[in-house]
Amino acid sequence: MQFGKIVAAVGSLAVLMGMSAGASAQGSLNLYCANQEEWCRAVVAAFEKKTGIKVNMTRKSSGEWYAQVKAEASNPKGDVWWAGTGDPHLQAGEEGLLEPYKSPMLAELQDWAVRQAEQSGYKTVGVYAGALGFGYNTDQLKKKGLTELKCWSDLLDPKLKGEVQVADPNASGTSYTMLATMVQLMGEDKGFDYLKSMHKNVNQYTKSGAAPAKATALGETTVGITFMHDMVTEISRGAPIKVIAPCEGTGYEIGGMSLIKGARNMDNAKKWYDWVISVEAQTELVKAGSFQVQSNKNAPTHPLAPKLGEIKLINYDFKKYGSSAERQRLLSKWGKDVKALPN
Ligand code: S7P
Repeated sequence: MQFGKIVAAVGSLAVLMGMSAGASAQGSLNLYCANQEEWCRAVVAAFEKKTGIKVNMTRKSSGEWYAQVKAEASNPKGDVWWAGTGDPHLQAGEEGLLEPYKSPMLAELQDWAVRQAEQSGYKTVGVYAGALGFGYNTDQLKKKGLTELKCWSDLLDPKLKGEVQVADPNASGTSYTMLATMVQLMGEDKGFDYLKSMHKNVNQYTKSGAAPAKATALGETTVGITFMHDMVTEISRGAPIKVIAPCEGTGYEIGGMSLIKGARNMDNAKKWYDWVISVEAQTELVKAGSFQVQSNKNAPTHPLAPKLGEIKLINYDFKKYGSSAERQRLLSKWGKDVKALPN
C-alpha cells in the first residue's frame, strides 16, 4: 500500500474508533457541567493538566441537563454530570438514568454530601452546598425611592412591579429550589399564592439560575432571586449589590454529581468523580471564585462565602422534592398556575 493510502486508512480507523486526531493517549471525557461556566473551565483545565485526559465540557442549567440525560438514555453521549442542584440528579437516579458508584473519596465528605449518596443508592453525591436568597441593586433601589428589602414578603410590594428577576424552574435548578422552598416554608397553597403575587413583579423568567445576579449587577433589574453565592460573585467584581438571607427563612441546595448510565468513558468518568471531590480540586474551585461551601471536609471555604450556620435554613426535604413524582407535579402546577398568568 502506498504511504498516502496507509495514512488515510489509519485516519479512518481512528475516526471509526471515535478518536479525533488530537485525542490524548489517556482518552477523553464528556462532561455535562451545571456550575458557573468559569468554574467549569478552571476545574477542567486543572484535571486535564493532572491526568492528560481530554475533557469535552458543555455548560447548561440543571433542568436542561436532566432533560438531555433522559432524552439520550438509549444512546448516552455524556459520561459525567457535574454540579447543578441535587434535586434533578435525585430524580434522574430514581428514573434509572444514572450509574451507582461508591467512591473511595466518600469518607472525606461532609455528612450532608454522603447523605445525598446514601439516599439515592449511590447514584449521586453532594459536591457543595449553598443557600437561596436574593440580592438588590442598591443604586436602583435608591433611585426608585424604595426602602431596604429584608424578607420574601418585601418582594410583593407593588412598587417592585417589573423589578424582580428569577429563572424558570423548568430549566433552572436554582428556581426549582425557590419553588420547593416556598411550598415547604409556607405550605403548598400559601406558597403558590406567594408565587402568583410575585409573578406580577417579575420582569423575566431566565433560563439560567445565575442570570438574575448578572442582571442585578448591571441594574437591568432591581432585584434578582438566586443562590446567595451567585450574588456574592457579582459583589466580588464590584457590583453595587446587597445580598439578603430572607427573614422568614430560606431553602438551600446540595449540588450534585452523577455518572451517566451507559457512559462510554466510564473509567475516566470515575477518575473525574474521585478527583473533583478531593481537597485539591475543591481548592481550585475556591481559587476560581466559587463561593459555595465545598463538600470535602478539608477543603477551604472562601472568606466571602455566605455562612450557612448564620442563615435561617428550612429543613429542606431532598428526598421528597427530588422525587420524580413531586418534581414533575410541582413544575407542571407552576406552569399552569403561575407562569400562564398575565402580569
Ligand atoms: O452558579 C453556581 C450555581 O448557583 O449554579 C448551579 C445551578 O443549579 C445551575 O444553574 P441553574 O439554576 O441554571 O440550573 C448551582 O448548583 C450552583 O451553586
